[in-house]
Amino acid sequence: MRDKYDASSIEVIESLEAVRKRPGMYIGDTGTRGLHHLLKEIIDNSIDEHLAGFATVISVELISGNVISVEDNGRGIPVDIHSKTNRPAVETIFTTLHAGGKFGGVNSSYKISGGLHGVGSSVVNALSSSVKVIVWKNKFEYHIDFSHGGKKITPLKKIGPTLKTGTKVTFKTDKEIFKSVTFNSQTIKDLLKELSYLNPGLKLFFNDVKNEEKYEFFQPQGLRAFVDDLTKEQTKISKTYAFTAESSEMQIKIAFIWTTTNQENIHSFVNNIITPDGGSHEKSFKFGLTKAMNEYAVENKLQQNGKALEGADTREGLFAVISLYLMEKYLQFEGQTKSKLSSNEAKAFGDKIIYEQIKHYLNKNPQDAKKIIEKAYSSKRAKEAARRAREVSRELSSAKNKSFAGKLVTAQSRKAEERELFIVEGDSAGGSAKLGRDRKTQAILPLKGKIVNTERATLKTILGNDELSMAIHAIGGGLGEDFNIKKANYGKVIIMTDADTDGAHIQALLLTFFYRFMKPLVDAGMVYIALPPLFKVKNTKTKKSVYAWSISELDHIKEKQSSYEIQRYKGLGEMNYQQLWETTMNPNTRTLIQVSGTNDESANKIIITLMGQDAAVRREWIEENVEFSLDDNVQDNLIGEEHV
Ligand code: 28F
Repeated sequence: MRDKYDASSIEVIESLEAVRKRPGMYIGDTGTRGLHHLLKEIIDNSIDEHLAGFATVISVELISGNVISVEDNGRGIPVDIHSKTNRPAVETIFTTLHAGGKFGGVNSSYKISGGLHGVGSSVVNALSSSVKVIVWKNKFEYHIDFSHGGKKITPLKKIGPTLKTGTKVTFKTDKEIFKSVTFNSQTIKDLLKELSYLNPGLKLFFNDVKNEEKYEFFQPQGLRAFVDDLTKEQTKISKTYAFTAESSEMQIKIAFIWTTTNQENIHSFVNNIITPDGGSHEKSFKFGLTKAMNEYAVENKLQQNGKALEGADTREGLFAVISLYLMEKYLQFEGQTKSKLSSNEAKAFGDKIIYEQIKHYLNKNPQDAKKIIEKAYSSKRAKEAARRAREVSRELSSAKNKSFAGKLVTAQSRKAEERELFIVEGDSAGGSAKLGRDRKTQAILPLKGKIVNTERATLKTILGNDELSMAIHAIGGGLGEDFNIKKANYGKVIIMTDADTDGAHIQALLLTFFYRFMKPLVDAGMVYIALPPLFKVKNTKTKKSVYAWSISELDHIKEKQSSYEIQRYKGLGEMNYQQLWETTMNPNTRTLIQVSGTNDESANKIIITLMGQDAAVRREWIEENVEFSLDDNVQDNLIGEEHV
């Protein structure tokens, strides 16, 4: 029997020789990736034994740079004589190339398919300079060793009695095949960690002998823990959702959560192998999510502007892990790297099941659902605004500059950083500002007409709006993504309006515009709101005047004086130019509010509230808050006016 070269053994040698001739066909490449693929093949066999319901522990030991072992406590590879080859099953498994054994499809089996594990072992054998297999089975320990790419076969030996069961494979990667034969500890740790999330209930150990380090990977919470770990550093806006759904032919596990970030983050796997380019299972998830969220939005009156959400909107801030187990007969991949699943069966299964599950979660968790849908709409609006900004910006660079002569009064200074642009509500206030200003540093742009709401306006309206066009040209840094802060003509842009609700509305419109179209300006803290006083208190004896910005301040002044006249300012126009300079424009005496761009979330929310379609809500909001980033004192000032 020993070393008898019959037809089947020649075939064996030839087929393993084929693997050595074209290793790329079987393991992708002969670099580090391919090298670690060998390890993955062996571990996958242990995982299959786990999925079959047997192995609960897998131990990996990195013995030296290129010698590594994997052990499981499954049933042990069968050792009985295989009828076709007339050799022990374990020997056949390590020396016979699996039919159609191609990269990506080699070791794929879902537990229900059964009996397919072990298929990658022969590839590992072919590309190793030595392989030692130990099997504990039927109360005995068995050894079988291979070397030089599976060529030299020593027969299976029954070593002695044991009570344990399982399989241990130790292999040494071949220097003739691989560019570098040494394993990377971190890559192994990452792999084992990932596998522990995908296989809750499986314990994975790693003994890094060289570095004298030991690790244990065990994630009984599975994908839920995966998603929670991925989002450790994120601010969450929903709970973590996780479910498993199964048919007789496949199983899908999904966990997901929404965070405040604006990226989407989806990891998908098929039979424990990552699918970097997604495919059928990811498509099903995206389809189900979009459908469920749109339906829920309509059913619960959460739709905004009567518009449906696009897929990408629903996934902003989403972290998801999808793990599909599929029978080998349904495994089909797309593309050169086989990194994208293309299985009609998986798509059909997923489309139905995933949608139902997500819809169920939304219905069960209305508070989360509301937040998620609002976030999706905010993403939709931001995208639309960005698109409009790009269009406006393109249009702007091609269009001839309109003439705004006579409207903008420029400042004399040659240093942009010391120049200030006052955007002033109304022509009469604009006139006073022109007279009162510091000509060297202060430029005045009076706003006469209406400003369009840039949150809803079309490109045509934005461009056709003289007020905004003038502001864009005056500032001079461009718009949207092309906005260049270095080209800005001013170090400060100051919005100066009346201290009433109309003034607040103009502020909100301008701030929305700056936030959406010149965000770097806001982020750099270059946008300000001027605060005119609310009262003038004139001492009738001394004829001296003082100003008050709030009612409490007014009371304070009144206490100190015996005869006085109070003038309440309703608008900037009620001040003469000297008063305007003294109270609102003079850098030494004025009060400015710096608009902060640091909190995008809240800025976004304010914009939504203000610029959404509901005029009543908007007015109410303005009346309550008056404008962005006010501290209490300032609110007091502005709201105070309403109560006098
Ligand atoms: C360290 C690597 O390869 N573990 C494995 C098993 C268990 C069975 C098996 C493997 C039988 C007919 C193929 C045992 N008892 N670890 C491993 N554990 N392969 S590989 O069977 C292989 C099939 O052809 C096993 C009953 N059924 C299956």
